[in-house]
Amino acid sequence: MKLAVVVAPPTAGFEAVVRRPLREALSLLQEYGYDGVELSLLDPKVIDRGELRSMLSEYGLELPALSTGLNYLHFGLSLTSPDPAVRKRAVDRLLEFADLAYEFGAAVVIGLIRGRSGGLSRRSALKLLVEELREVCKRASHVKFLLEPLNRYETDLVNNVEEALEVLEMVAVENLYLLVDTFHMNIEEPRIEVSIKRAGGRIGHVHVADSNRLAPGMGHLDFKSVVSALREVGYDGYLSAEVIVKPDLKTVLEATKRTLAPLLA
Ligand code: LER
Ligand code: MN
Repeated sequence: MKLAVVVAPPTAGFEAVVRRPLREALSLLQEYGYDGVELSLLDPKVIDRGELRSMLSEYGLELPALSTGLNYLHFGLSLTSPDPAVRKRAVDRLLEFADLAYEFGAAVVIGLIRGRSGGLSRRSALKLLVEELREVCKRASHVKFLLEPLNRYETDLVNNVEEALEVLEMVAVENLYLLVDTFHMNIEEPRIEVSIKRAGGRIGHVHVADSNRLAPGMGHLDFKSVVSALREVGYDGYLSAEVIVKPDLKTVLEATKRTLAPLLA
């Protein structure tokens, strides 16, 4: 397993990410010995791909995943909006993400952009979610998508591993995987390790944060047993730190590395 950190633009309206200009963030990740960066983006079309490629190579970092949730938070894009025009924009946006992701061998996160049931019944919203996920995954079948269970305070659609596995089964495509996030799991799963084992080989990516969403080591989660459950199911991808930057970025990068690196060795 390798270590990454989620980096977003400085103007991002989401607190559990590093909000710094890209070059500054990448240079710090290299300095602290990270293997990769997960980018949280608004519009993937405006990214200068050549510049991104050369920066990643300059700082020796991989790009395991692109996260999309800012499009829900800033623009209200949602796969389960009652408005078909909004759903279409969400699908188109995910396909634009897939286009960028493919070039860099990254996966695309489907977290907040799935939306909330809002004006629809939960049942109808879930039905829409299954249909839209199938469309996105089929139209970009060469890219891996990651459905992330989120805690109940952020959405009422897919809160835990069991619900996510049901959706995966209904969507029935090869390129849809699970993203497990230890912060959400700490709220929703009875036992994090048991749920990791239940998700097994369908885990495509992992977000790490401690119980309070601070850096691993700054709360009360047992990362030793989380990592050993991941190892037991054969997970060999990234642990991507999606954490609140407190008290400051250097402390966060240092604490995450100090807590997790010895477990991965
Ligand atoms: C939101 O809480 C989260 O964990 C993100 O990864 C979802 O887009
Ligand atoms: Mn997450």
